Amino acid sequence: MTMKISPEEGCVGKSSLLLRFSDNTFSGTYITTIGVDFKIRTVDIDGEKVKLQIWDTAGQERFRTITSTYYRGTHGVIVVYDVTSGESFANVKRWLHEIDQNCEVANRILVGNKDDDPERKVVLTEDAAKFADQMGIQLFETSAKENINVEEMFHTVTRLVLQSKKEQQLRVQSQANDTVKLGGSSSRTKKKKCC
Ligand SMILES: Nc1nc2c(ncn2[C@@H]2O[C@H](COP(=O)(O)OP(=O)(O)OP(=O)(O)O)[C@@H](O)[C@H]2O)c(=O)[nH]1
Ligand SMILES: [Mg+2]
Repeated sequence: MTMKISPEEGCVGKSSLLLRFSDNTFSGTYITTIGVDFKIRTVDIDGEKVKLQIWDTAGQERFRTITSTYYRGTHGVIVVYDVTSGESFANVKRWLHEIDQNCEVANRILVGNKDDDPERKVVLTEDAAKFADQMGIQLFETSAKENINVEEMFHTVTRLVLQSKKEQQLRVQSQANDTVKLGGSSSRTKKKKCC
């Protein structure tokens, strides 16, 4: 399955979250992502092995045209803001709208990262939770630095994707059953020749 970490703005910690999840490391040095990057990790979800391919997109405005095409074919999207930046939270809405337009199956999750210093926190949990509720998505507050909630967040989004895949399979199956029924009832009609 593929997932994207969406770029609502630079330096909110998208690459750091991915690095924490894939390699269990953290670096305080900021190296902006150019274009896109990805990592692979296999997780065990309720006894099921799931191979995740997680794309990390560039947050900076000038890479916008490159990144929007990468939403296609994506199973899940992780939208990240920085709890110490009100501006990054304000941008989240715009990005969620963009995802709506670019993704066929959009399992989204909202993540407030850098939740490791109460004195620097400006986006209140209540406000973020209210917004997430309005959008019908789940909120996670994480810290890539202190390794808080990172594993849980990636597991939750994986579960969401698995769930929606299963629902989709059920829909296809029930559609197939309907088709068989219809085919059965119209079996007396002449078969059309195919070109
Ligand atoms: N305190 C704290 N700092 C963090 C955390 N996550 C990332 N940072 C720091 O924030 C800066 C930016 O982190 P990146 O992971 O490169 O951010 P990004 O969103 O990938 O940035 P772009 O690739 O430019 O879009 C770095 O200096 C990180 O060390 C965190 O959980 N807590
Ligand atoms: Mg990055």
